[in-house]
Amino acid sequence: MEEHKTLVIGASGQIGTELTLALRHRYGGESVIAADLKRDADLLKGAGPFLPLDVMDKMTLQVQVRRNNIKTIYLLAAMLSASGEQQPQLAWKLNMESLLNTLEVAREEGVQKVFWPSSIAVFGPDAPRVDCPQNAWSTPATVYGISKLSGEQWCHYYFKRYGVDIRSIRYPGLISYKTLPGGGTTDYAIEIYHAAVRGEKYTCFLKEDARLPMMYMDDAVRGTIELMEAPASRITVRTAYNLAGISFTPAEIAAEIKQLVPGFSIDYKPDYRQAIAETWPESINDQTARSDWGWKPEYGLRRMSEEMLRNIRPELAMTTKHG
Ligand code: VAH
Repeated sequence: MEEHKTLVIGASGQIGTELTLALRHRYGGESVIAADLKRDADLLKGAGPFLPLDVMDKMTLQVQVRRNNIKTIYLLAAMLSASGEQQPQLAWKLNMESLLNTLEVAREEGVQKVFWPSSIAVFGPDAPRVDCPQNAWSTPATVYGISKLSGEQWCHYYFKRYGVDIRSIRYPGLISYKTLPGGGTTDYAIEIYHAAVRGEKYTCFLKEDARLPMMYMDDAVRGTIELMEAPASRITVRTAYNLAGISFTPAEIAAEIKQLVPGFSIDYKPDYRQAIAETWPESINDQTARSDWGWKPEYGLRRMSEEMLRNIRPELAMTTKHG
C-alpha cells in the first residue's frame, strides 16, 4: 500500500515548526515533509525530509504533491496582522494565493485532507466583545482578518462543491517557546517571557488592560491534530472553528510572571498594534468545537507561564530592547 505522506507548508514558522514536530512524533519522521521558502528550521533539521517550496508557485506545488504522494496538507504560510497592516496588498496576495493554490492542487491531485489556520482576527469591533460566538457576523478591521474571513468562505466552497476535506480553526494569539514570533499583534505575550528570562524590564506595545484571547501552543497543536483526526461526520463547521484557551491582559500576565520571577518589571508604550488589538474580541465561545469533536484546553495562565519560563534558555532568549 502506498505510504500516506503529509506536507507541512510553512514548516519553519511559529506554528509550522511545532506542528511538524508533533506530526513526526505521531506518524513518524519520514512521513511528514517539512516545506518552506526559507531554510529548514533548526529544530526540524535531521528529523525528517525538508523541501524548499514556494507555495505561490502552483505548478511546482502540484509536481511536489504528486511526486511525493501527499495525502494530507497543512498550509501555515501567512503574513500576520501587524505585518499585514504595513503591507496590505502583499498580505492579501500571499494569504489568498497560497490558499487558492493549495485548494486547487488538493482538488486536482485527490489530496484526502487539508488544514488551513484562520484566526479570531476575522472578528471586528462590531462582534460581541465577550464570549464571541461561532456564528457572529462581523467586519474585520485588518487585511489579515479580511484574508482569513475570505479564506474561510473558499474553504467552505471547496468542501461543498468539490468535496475537498479542508478543516480550519480560528486560532487565538499563540504562545510558544520553541520559535520566535513574527509580525503578530499578540507577540508581546511571547516577548514578555524572554525579557523575564533575560532579567530585563519589558516594555509592552499594548495597553495594560488590552484583554485578548490567547492559547499555549501545545493546546493549539493538540487541538489541530484532534480536529484533523475527527471523523468527517462530526465536522459541522466548514468555514473555521472558534477555539478558546486563556483570556488575559498584559497586566495579568505580568503579575503572573512576577510571582515566578520576583524581580520582573514592565512598562507600557502602546504603538499601532494597540489599535488592532482593540478591534478583536476579549474572549471566544468555543462550544461548537467542544460538542462536535471534544475540544478542551489544558493550559491556564499559571501552567503556561511555568512552562515558558522553564524552557526558554537564557542564552537563546531574544532581546526585547528595541533600540
Ligand atoms: C496575530 N498571532 O497577532 C496572530 C493571531 C489572533 C492573533 O492571529 O496576528
